[in-house]
Amino acid sequence: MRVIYSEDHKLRDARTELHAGQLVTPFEAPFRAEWILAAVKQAGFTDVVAPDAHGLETARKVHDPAYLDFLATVWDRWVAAGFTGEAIANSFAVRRTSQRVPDNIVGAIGHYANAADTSITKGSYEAAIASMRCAITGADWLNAGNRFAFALCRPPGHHAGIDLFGGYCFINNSGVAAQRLLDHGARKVAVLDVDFHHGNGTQDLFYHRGDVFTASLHGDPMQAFPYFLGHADEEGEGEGTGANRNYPMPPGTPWDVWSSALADALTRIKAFGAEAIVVALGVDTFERDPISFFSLTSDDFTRMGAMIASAGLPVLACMEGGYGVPEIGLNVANVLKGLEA
Ligand code: SP5
Ligand code: ZN
Repeated sequence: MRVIYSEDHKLRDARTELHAGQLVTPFEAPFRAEWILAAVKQAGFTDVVAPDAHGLETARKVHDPAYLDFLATVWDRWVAAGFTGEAIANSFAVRRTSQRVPDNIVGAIGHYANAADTSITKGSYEAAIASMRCAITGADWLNAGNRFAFALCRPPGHHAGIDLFGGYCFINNSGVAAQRLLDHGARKVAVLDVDFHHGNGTQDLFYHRGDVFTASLHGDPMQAFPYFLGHADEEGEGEGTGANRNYPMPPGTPWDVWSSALADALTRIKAFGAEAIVVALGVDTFERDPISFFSLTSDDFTRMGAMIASAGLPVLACMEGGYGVPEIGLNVANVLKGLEA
């Protein structure tokens, strides 16, 4: 198991998250990656390397290049406008509105935002690039013929759509990794999203494509973020018809129910003909996660890794969510143990 980690994740250290009507300290904070790295090393996964210095070529195949330009410049534009707080969208391009990108920075940030939970700060872009590089470097470890890699991505990526940020995500690391695998010989790949939240960004990236199967197990969007995608009847369109599968589940969902959905997803991934699996690995399905409502235990994460490995395909896990509690490190390490068991 190769682990890819960059210290540059620390460049994203926001002070504010709009939560429950207040600006609180963000759930998605640097301690997460530090705790996960420590636990993974402690568990014996000591092959930890820094990512290679990849540019945006692969990201441009899954994201709108104008959106990537926006991410690169939004902080400087925000500061130039004279604003002193962190950059938070407060006006949105919703139903029946123009999709022109406003020149004004407040308009532009609203155009590109799918949620106001994610404040943009100085250094957020640089951290997002480092996170993406971890995912690409992990994909290349598989491209070189290896079976397992863990990209300790931070910030996470699965809520980032073609031209949307939010849900603590800017660049869709798992999606970029899937594209990298395709660009280096794989004909078909799968993104298996086990984060508590629906992978709305990843679904957006590949919804019309037949070369990437996307599956997401998550809290029912009727009850949980990201609210507006993730229903069971979203199956893909055009060439992507049948290549998206959603498994929304209710509050309190335990391992026996959750794992039945995982088994179904793995069967479909095999039937699709995927040659590798990118796991969008959130551990916010844990019973004590502060913002989620499933009931998985730490031992269940070992079972999860073993089930995913039983598909017999190369696996790249990219870190997504998992918050607040010390067990996030143990739970990630348990998935890696299960994969290699
Ligand atoms: C990567 C990832 O896990 N992103 C999640 C972003 C969620 N942001 C909005 C959080 C809303 C939480 N509301 C739950 C209240 C629990 N009492
Ligand atoms: Zn999540």
